[in-house]
Amino acid sequence: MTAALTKTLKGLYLILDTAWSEKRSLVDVVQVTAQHGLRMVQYRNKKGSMREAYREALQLRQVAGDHQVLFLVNDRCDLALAVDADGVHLGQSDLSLNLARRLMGPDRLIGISTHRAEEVIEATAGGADYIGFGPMYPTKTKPDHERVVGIEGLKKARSLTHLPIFAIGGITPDSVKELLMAGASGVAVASAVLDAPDCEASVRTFMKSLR
Ligand code: TZP
Ligand code: MG
Repeated sequence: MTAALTKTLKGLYLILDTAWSEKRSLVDVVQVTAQHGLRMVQYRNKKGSMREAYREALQLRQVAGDHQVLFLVNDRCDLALAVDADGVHLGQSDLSLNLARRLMGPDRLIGISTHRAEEVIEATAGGADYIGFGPMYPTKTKPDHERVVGIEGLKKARSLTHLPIFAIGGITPDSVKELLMAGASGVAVASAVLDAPDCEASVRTFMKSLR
C-alpha cells in the first residue's frame, strides 16, 4: 500500500449496501457525498446475482473513480478484480487474508472485519491494510451480527494493532466522538447515511464530527 493510501484510511467510510438503496440511487449518493469530502466507499451486495452485482459495481466504481473516492468491494475478490476496485473487504468466513493477498496483489487494499482480540492480532500479522471492528452498537443492516463489542472492546483493539481501525455497526454522528476517543481512525457507516431523510445532511454532520 502506498503512503498516500495510508493517509486516506480514516474518516468516513461509506458502505454502499444495496439493501439501503431505495431512498436514493447509490450512484447519486456517491456523487453528492463526494462533494462533501467522502473519500472511501465499499460496495456491499448480499442478495444479487454475480452478474447483477458486476454491472452495478462497475458503474459505481467508475463514478467513485471520477470523484477520487476509493472503491472497495465487500466479500468477493473476484468481483473486486473484475471491476478493478481499489481493494476488497473480507469477513471471517470469506477467503483467507493470505489467499486474498495472492489474488489482489501488494497494492490493492485488503480490509478485514474483526470482532475480537485474536482476530485483530491475526489480521495485523497477516498484512491487512486496515481492520473493521464491531459491531459497536446493534444494527439492522447486519441482522446476524456478532455480539456488540462496546467501547472497551475498541480500546483493547486499538492497543493490539498499528493498523487503521474503522469502527462499524449502528454508528450515528452522535457516536463519532467517543469512537475517535477510544482509538478509531474512522467510522464505517451504512444506514445512518443511506436511510437518512437527507443523506447529504447526514454526511455533512459526520464530516463535522470527524474533523
Ligand atoms: N458489519 C458489522 S456491522 C455492519 C456490518 C456490515 C453494518 C453496518 O451498517 P450500519 O447501518 O451502519 O449499522
Ligand atoms: Mg463479508
